[in-house]
Amino acid sequence: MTGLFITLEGPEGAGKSTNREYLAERLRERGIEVQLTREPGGTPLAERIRELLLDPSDEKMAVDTELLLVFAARAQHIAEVIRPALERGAVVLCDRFTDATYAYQGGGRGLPVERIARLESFVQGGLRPDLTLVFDLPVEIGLSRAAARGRLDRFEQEGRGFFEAVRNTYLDRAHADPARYHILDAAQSLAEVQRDLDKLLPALLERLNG
Ligand code: T5A
Repeated sequence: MTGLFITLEGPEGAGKSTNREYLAERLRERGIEVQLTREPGGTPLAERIRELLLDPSDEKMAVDTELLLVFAARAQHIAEVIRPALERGAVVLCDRFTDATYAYQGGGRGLPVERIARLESFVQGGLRPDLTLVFDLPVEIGLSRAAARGRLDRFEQEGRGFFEAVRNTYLDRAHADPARYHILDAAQSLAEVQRDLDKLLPALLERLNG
């Protein structure tokens, strides 16, 4: 595959969606095809699974149900959107991917890492992001940004300990593989975060052309 697979990760309200748009603009103005997408979701079927995952319903969702739904949506997304875009040579900018499963279902819910890794191999084969941008910020700042938008989804209703575990899992994974991950300080102003993204652009373009 000739494209570049970039994922944006981080806790709630870290600015992934906002900065995904920013990065896409910077790439498109250089004539690069960008496939913007997100998880859970990214295709009509996967977006329906997203609704199940985010909707706070009266029936408690079992943790393994949550895990399998996340990977069911991902299988569809990879087949219909991610692989075709990479095969066309596009840059795929994906708001959350399997690192979110390790952080939320692994760190947050406490599922064993090996169970997630088995599903990762089954669903993705050898597909892994080329680069993962981790938007890191203290939990309370992210939650207050997310809360400012109104109604909380099923995950946003979790307690502080859950989100601390999510954040720590992201940071542990990033520190364990500095070649793939780049941590950004998302507590800064938006202008400062975007200045940091601008600094990353030359290296990104080099990887795309190289
Ligand atoms: N999930 C997902 C799993 O449990 N397992 C998985 O495998 C996957 C893939 C998805 C949920 O699903 C879970 C994790 C999630 O809980 P989501 O809506 O995609 O939900 O994820 P959220 O993190 O909830 O998305 P948010 O929209 O809350 O966060 P973003 O995208 O990081 O933040 P953004 O860009 O929307 O910004 C939030 C607000 O903050 C402002 C923005 O203007 C916006 O109002 N903002 C800033 N304000 C000040 N300074 C800055 N630097 C700012 N950056 C953004």
